Amino acid sequence: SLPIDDIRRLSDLHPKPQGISYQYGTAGFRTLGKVLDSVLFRVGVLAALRSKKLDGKTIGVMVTASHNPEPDNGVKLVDPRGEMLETSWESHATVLANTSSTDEFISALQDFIKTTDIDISKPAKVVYARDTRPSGPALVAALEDGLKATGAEGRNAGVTTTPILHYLVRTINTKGTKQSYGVDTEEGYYTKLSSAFNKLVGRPPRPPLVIDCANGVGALAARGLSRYLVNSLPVQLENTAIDTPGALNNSCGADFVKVNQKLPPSLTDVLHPGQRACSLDGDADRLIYFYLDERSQFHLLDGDKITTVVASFIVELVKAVGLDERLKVGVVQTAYANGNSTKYLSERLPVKCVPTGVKHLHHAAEKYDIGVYFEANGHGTVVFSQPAQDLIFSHQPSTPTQSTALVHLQNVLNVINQTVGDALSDMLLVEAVLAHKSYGGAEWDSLYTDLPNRLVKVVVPDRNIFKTEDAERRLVRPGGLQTKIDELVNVYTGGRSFVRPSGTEDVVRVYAEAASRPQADELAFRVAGLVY
Ligand code: 16G
Ligand code: ZN
Repeated sequence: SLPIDDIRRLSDLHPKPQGISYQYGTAGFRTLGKVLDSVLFRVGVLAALRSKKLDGKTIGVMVTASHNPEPDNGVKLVDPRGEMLETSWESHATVLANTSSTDEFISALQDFIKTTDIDISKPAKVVYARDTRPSGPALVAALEDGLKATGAEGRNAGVTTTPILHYLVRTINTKGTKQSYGVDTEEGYYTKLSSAFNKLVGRPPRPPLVIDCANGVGALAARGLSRYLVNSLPVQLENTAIDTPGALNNSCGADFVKVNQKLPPSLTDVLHPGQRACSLDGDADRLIYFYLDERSQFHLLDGDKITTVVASFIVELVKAVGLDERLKVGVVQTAYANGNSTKYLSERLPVKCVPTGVKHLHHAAEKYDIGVYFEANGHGTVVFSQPAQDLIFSHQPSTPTQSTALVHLQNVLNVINQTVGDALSDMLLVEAVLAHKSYGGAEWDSLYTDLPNRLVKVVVPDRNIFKTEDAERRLVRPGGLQTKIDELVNVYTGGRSFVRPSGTEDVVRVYAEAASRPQADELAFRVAGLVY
């Protein structure tokens, strides 16, 4: 049975603050780092129970608040295959986090163990990591108390990126099996990705790539990876100040570049015209590209541009191998996808739109043989069904051309971190595609032209009154609001706009696009005016 005394003693060291209510949302628990101590302890206990429920398989715990400001922090659980925690457990996590005392916590645990039918005698294994936030070490210590309280075996993966933690979970759980996903160390991750990339892109090296590391953990991983890329992809790391207080995600990083649609000021004197650059976010699971043209004008290459170039390349490879009848490639987007990207892709491939959040995209992508998904914000990856992978590694090509294409496809598969969006893996994938197509930023950008768009956030008294349908593209509540939005949108050529409550912040987001920049801005602000 449960080691109640240990749980009680350790839980008392991590009391829940009064008057705060926590929610396991799209990205786990996320709020100010200084109020997360009790949550981390309880997540430690929950992770152990999740592992027991899954017969001792290793569960992952990541401590990060991604692209959010440095004082924020957060925590999320990773299931054994390296994917997001099963949705049904999110509400259990929320219930446990909100119990107001140790007694309440323990009794909620006991209920939960009974209703979920967890065999407490099973072993529990948890691997955990954190990003570079100053609040991280104390939160990890609270998590470790949760593991200790339940007798779980913990493995501290230290300071690393979210996607590396997901990779570790998958490799640990598939070790020694036919589904082995690689070696379960950071070095194993670097080796796996870089060796696939180096086979795709040999000498001579690519022109150097500037990487904006957001002053976060991506700087460490990019440095680790770059040691294996000296002959294929020289990189210039920028915004690597992981020890400078306040620097994380501050005027740099993928979210800054995407939202502001401009260069991080720190790169003004660094980037020269024609050169490619990319930004990672604070935990290195998002990637945004950009370049300056000859007139030093900034051009954004966001998640939609990544989808386009990656999906087209995979389609071409599958065709060149002669497997286009057997491997169907499809794309998943959200309402934030630029209208022109959706138009371009839909003319070539099946495209599905789903609600925001990786779990929705990931699950929809799994319905294809090869599913490409990216959010416009740069989070995404490619997933291959097991039969598709088996076919790609067992197929016998009948011509030398097919054979070359097949080897490329195998290496594309190996360079991709299928567990979750991964900025560094995605970066290698993009670089490989650009190399194969002899594209620079401008050629890539010219596949379609982005419709001007604007994203604004509106602070409202209660975001929970906003309910959406049709993959968040329409509001059902508050009643009547959608009709007003429709009336406004109709006034703008090529106009489109939608309103949705954020899943991570206490705000409502308004997105608008239209044929011109001023029109997109105006539409966004007028719709925001309706919401407010
Ligand atoms: C989280 C999601 C991201 C989504 C964003 C939307 C994961 C791992 N991350 O960061 O996919 O784009 O939330 O935030 O699911 P919002 O609901 O505040 O707009
Ligand atoms: Zn992130």
